[in-house]
Amino acid sequence: MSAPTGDIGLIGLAVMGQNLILNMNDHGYTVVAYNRTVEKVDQFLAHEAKGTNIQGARSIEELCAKLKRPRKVMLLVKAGDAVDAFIAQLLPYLEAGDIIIDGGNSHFPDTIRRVKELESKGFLYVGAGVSGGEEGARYGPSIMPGGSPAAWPHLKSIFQDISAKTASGEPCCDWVGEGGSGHYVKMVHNGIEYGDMQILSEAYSLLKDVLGLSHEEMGNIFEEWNKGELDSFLVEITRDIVRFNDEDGTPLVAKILDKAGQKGTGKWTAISALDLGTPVTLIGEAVFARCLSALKQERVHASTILKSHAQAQFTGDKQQFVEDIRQAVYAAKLISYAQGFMELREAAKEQGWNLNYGGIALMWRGGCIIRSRFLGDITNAFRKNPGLQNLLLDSFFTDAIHRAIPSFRRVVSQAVLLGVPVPCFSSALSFYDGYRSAKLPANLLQAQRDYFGAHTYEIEGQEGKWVHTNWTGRGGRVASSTYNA
Ligand code: NBP
Repeated sequence: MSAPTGDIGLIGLAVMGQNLILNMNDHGYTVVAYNRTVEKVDQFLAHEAKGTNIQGARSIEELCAKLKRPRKVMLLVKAGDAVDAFIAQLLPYLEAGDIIIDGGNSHFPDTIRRVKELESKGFLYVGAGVSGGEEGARYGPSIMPGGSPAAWPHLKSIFQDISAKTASGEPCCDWVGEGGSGHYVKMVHNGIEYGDMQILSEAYSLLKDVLGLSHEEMGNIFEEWNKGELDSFLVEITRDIVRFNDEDGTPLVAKILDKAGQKGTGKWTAISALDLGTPVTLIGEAVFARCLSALKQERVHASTILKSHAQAQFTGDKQQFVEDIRQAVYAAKLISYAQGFMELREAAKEQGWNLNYGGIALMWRGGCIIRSRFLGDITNAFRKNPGLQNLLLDSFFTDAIHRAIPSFRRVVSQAVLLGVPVPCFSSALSFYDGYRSAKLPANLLQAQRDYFGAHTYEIEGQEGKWVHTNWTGRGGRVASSTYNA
């Protein structure tokens, strides 16, 4: 048998897998393709891959036999059992030092487990988040690889070659860190995406329902916004969506059922934030906003019973309010990204990952759904100060949020007065006011906890000394150590 010529094997010939293979082929790599339903390999070779250097394999054994060593096999299959099933099938045909890469949306605890298992057997394992959908996969995705560090030198050139590039030519792919950090960073990326989408939906709702603007007018506003500090993929597609007319000449978006779906990565981000005790409120609200939207029938019924008792209509300066909404979008985004990086920092602390925050912002700068000009400013902030505690404390962002806050307050208060739901805007503003408060009413919470559960509290200025008070004169002197509330 002739010497193997495959640079990398790829399993999973659905939308992501096929496009990544074609992308790798364009960059001069020889890819060997395999799929559970083997007929799809033949179809791919006969159509999309026709005339390329792409090779096919009709079994896992053949796939592994066609790869140069150390073998690199990338999975682009449904997250969950399918990944474990393929790992089990691959191992008999791999040798120590060979690398398995999971490019799907796996949940990070699964990746942590797989890295440990595979490393204990002498293999290398990488969980690589890939973002950008079909077009990203084909022409340049954002790739977030993490796992066995020894795998990176073997993957670096291929992943950086096929990834998106920033305007200055930097690849939107770099080594994230150990264990499940690659998939964790991808998960937080998706959570931030949920937040950005909800923020723009709240802006759309205010422009449409409070100011009564037409879809054409909104298209022009989003176009203007996309020329400044909000320049981003999501503002760009929102502009195109609101301008898109159905065959009858009316805006298609207005006809779409207001019931949002979700696949779970936003929820995972919120759950992880709760587990870590990190206040990632905006992403949490974005997930709940989708849940509330899904209660369509219940909402339609409630709308016939529950009244807003709101001020009937907006009477202020419309042009000023459009600018206020733009500033509110910017401020909410800034708070959301600050929260996302707080979550990454806490996870890194808990898991012992060494994360490069500037590098992460750079990976999201191009190729992915949250790509924006703003991420360049975040990269700069972390490059200037890698130990930055919170994005809001970087002087560029402190100035930016200070400029936006008066508008942000006007938007949230108007929305509240008019009865228009703005869950992400309002929770972001509350977070900002809480984060900048040296004193919060948690003193009362602590007193309540001690009153009913003898949980003890600390006196300001005497931290570390836990005190219990017999508030009613009827309780004892013993404090609780197990009762949690
Ligand atoms: P899908 O998520 O639709 O998965 C299709 C592939 O998984 C096919 O190769 C299919 O084989 C295989 N598969 C399934 Br389904 N169940 C299997 C099982 N039990 N055992 C073995 N193989 C199984 O494909 P995709 O949309 O290309 O996404 C691939 C991964 O990338 C997913 O983890 C996804 O979450 C992630 N991702 C997707 C996007 C996107 O925009 N679509 C973006 C970013 C990340 P078959 O052909 O034999 O059924």
